[in-house]
Amino acid sequence: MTTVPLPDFPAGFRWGVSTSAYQIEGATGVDGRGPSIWDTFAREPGRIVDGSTGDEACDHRHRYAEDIALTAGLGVSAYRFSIAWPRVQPGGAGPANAAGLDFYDRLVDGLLAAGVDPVATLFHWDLPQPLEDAGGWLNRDTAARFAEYADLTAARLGDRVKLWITLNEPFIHMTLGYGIGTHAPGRMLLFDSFPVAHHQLLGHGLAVAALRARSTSEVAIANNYSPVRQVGDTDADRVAARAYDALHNRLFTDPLLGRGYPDAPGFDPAVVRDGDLDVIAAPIDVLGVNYYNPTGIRAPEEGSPLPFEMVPLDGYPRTAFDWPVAPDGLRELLGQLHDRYRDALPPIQVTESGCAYDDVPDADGRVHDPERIAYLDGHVRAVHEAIGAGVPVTGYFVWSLLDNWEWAEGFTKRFGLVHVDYPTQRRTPKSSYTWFRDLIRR
Ligand code: GBH
Repeated sequence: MTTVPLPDFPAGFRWGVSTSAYQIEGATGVDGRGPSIWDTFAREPGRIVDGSTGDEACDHRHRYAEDIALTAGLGVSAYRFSIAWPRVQPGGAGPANAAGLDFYDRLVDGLLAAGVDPVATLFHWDLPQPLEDAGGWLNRDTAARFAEYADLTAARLGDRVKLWITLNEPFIHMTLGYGIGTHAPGRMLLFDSFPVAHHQLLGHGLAVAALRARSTSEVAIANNYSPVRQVGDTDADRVAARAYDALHNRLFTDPLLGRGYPDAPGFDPAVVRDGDLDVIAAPIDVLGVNYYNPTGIRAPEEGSPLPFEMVPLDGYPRTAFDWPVAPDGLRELLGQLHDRYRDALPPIQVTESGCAYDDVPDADGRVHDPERIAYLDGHVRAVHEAIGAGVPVTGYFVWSLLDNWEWAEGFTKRFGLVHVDYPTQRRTPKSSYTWFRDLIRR
């Protein structure tokens, strides 16, 4: 890690931490919550590496007051959480379940009382199971259902949530959930999953309108981006890199920012109806950017079902997930977004940035995670450089406040600034927590 002091950030820069409902809440049976696709998926043998589910997770539904205190103790100005659709509409449709919304009402009030802006994501992958039974995001009607849920939620919380995020990483949800099936709902449609892209984006656009009608707060979407590193120098490598870039970095951004769909693998114009692109391009106030690592791409082998091949990138340290630690990728990505969209680009907030390491308490119960400090230090500097080069970045959220239930990896990957001992649910701030607090305090 560099010892050069961290640079100053513009006044009003939003520092935050992020979480999501199914990964931390637990208490899946309380308040009349209905089943989600992740409850179903996690119960299927072999889906989750350690056989766990999110039934208990971090028990945040009951321990939220302690978690608010941990958040406030960091001195962050914002906390990004997600609202579980199955708590608000247990069956995925119909009137709001007041008991489900009561929890978020208390959470939001608790955050405000602690001086922390509530930033609420409406969909972080936990679709109500009854909607999946009707086709999930392959079904166009799910977009309308999502807007209805957004309306019900904003009717209750719209006066206090400071920033709405409609969808979390629709690209990852499409590819892992419907393309290759390593996430819920576990479908393997490869490029036949394009309707999932379009219906999520349509749902986003309809939800933006619903939120605007109920709330004067800012509205965003959180996309996952990964700058593409072309490996190899043939024309075929170039074509492959361009195809992957269109799929990962443009399919969910070009139409949002008014450019229509790019020529990405799987794109099917037959799914797009008249007027849809206008709905999708509804102005947003902030573009949420979730960044973890760049992707190496080269031309596929003969006979491959994919028009590209992913290759590990050499020369970077790796996290416990084996993802490369590449802060230069964040700098590159922010520059690319700026160059690509120019005047159409709203202010960016990095809504997720973080890493997994095998953090274990020492004999004194302390958790030292110097690798995470180095990771965050590098990524914070990358953001600062991008701002210096004129990219409008107005916030940075660490993934995650707490170690939590990491989807198909269950409890085996720890991303938190705070260590969680799952058997006791004891929370222990790691050294990265202190580091982040001191960074914000300066
Ligand atoms: C996010 O997804 C989620 O929003 C969040 O819920 C999750 O807990 C968090 O990140 C950590 O995973 O270099 O080929 O190995 C991140 C999606 C997909 C990003 C896989 C990194 C690495 C691919 N991730 N990707 S590779």
